[in-house]
Amino acid sequence: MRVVSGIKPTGNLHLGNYLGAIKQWVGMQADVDAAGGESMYFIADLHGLTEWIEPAALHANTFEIAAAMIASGIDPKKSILFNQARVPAHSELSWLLNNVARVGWLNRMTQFKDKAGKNREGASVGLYDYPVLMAADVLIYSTTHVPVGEDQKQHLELARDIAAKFNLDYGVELLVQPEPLVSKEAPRIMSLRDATQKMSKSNPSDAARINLIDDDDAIAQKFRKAKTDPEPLGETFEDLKDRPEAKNLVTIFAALSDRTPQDVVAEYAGQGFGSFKPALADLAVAKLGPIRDEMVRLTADRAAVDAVLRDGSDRAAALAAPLLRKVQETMGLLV
Ligand code: AQP
Repeated sequence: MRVVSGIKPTGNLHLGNYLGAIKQWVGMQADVDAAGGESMYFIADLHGLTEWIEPAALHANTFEIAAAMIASGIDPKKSILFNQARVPAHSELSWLLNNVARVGWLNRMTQFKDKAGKNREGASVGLYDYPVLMAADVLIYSTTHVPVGEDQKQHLELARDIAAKFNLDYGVELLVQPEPLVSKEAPRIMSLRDATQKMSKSNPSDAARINLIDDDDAIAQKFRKAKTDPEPLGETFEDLKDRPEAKNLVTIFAALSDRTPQDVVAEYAGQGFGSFKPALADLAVAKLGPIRDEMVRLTADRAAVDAVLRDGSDRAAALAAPLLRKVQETMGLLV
């Protein structure tokens, strides 16, 4: 079993990234390690370039995200933690796979349509080609499983199609088709200002997300000011289906306390947000505070974080090299 997943350094990590991805990865790494498999987690700095970002911000975010991942429990002894740009095989395989992927396939990718919006002609070629780089990210390691959110499932399906077409075109069984790992426990966390949108790094409103680096006061204040309705909580989680803000806060409470949303609703049934929000703020401070403190400590020790990324990149590059060579050979590039 080889598990690979990444995260873009386009801003501060937030509660959605933590509960929806990193916490799941941390839970998985011990099992994968015990089973003799490999977990590889990378900071997708090359993907970070697909929309304009200041070089200094990209550099700082890459480093901060590495610190956040280690502070959240990604253990560099159990998982390979690295940044994508330091392993050139990702870019090299991506170019080769560009010649296998079809324009029609990329035209169907909904994330490009969402991100480019009306500015399709002005979007970067990188944004359009992003799913081929993502295919290279996983195929280069003969990955068996990719933990993905719902929104990335289409890209993983494309990676499988590219692998199948490559094998068919060249008459080989070289590229492994990875399986998606969609965790049932991984919640989708929504914006605190508009629960119809997901919590995201690029939302211009900082009040819409809890950043992992936020101090205790900021966490408490953001939950206090989170948009809600005046109704008390009902008896069941199902009752909240038309109350997105309430549903989101209960989901966050449940994920932070490792309980089911139904369990949380049952405890607070009949109570309004005047009592629920402070309890949620206390819980979030208790769970996220230690992660933040560790992030701050690691950020001050830049050399140690850099050493982890260098070591991870060397190990990843060594794993990538044989497959890249075989792909080049298969395509007639090595003489
Ligand atoms: N709100 C969320 N709820 C649950 N999971 C989430 N993830 C992101 N937002 C939420 C998961 O975090 C992992 C890494 O995501 P990413 O940084 O590679 O890209 P993203 O999904 O595009 O994240 P953002 O924060 O929304 O970034 P921007 O604003 O730059 O696009 C993925 O597993 C993702 O599912």
